[in-house]
Amino acid sequence: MDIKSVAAAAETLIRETGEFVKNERKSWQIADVKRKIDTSLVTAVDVASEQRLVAGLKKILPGSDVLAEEQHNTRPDNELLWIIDPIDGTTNFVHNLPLFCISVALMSKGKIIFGIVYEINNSECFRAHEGEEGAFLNGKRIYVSEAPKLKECLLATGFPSNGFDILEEYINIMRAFMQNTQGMRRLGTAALDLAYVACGRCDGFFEYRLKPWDVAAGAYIVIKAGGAVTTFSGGDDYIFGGEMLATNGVVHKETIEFMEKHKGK
Ligand code: 2AM
Ligand code: CA
Repeated sequence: MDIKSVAAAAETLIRETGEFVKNERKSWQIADVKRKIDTSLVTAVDVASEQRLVAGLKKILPGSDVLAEEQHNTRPDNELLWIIDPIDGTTNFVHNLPLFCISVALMSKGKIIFGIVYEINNSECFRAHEGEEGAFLNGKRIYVSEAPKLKECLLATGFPSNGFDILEEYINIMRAFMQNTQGMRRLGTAALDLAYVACGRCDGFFEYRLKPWDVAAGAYIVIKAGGAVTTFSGGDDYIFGGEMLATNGVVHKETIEFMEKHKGK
């Protein structure tokens, strides 16, 4: 596989699909919204975007398989697996808040080798792939921030939206961060939170109850931009494990210790 040409073809497809989503939003009506079994929302545009991406990506890489949010959410064991969120930030899309994106990663034998997070309204394409040093925003090299201490960090997070058994712990950590950082942001799209860590707009991101399609691409881009990504306790199972801490790397150990110290009170 020539990963460079696969990445270029995937970027073209994702940008075109982004344009489709942007145009669909102009005529979109609230009556089109559906609720899934939990409280999350899905629209016909999520489904149509996914269909376009799945068809296009399988054509780019014949024999590859797909793990995607809306209609392809099993975990196939194919050696080459696309991990796709056709719209990350659907709640923002529904409310016409202009922060939503497409997230696509390619996993080869269990390892991510390519990721794109494409923010649709500003046409910002965050991208990285194996065989090329670094990560890029619209072709320009990006880097994580250099913030040296947690108290100088702006953190992004997502509020838990299901499984509220972890709420107590989450609120404890939030309370402590509020008093010991530069502040918190809740954008409503985990993929974009990660892209913003990768380019230094935010210094860190943490969230519970995430799905692989929310984070696979963004986490890879953070690492390629020089940052660190783990579970809250520093473990490796951050794509399928459901919780993620991403930072500029410099404050990673301090943040793990801080969260461990404050989660119980
Ligand atoms: P989605 O837009 O693809 O559903 C926000 O913190 C993250 O959680 C987003 O990546 C969002 O992805 C996901 N999410 C899942 N269920 C949600 C819900 N009920 N409300 C808000 N975000 C949800
Ligand atoms: Ca989604």
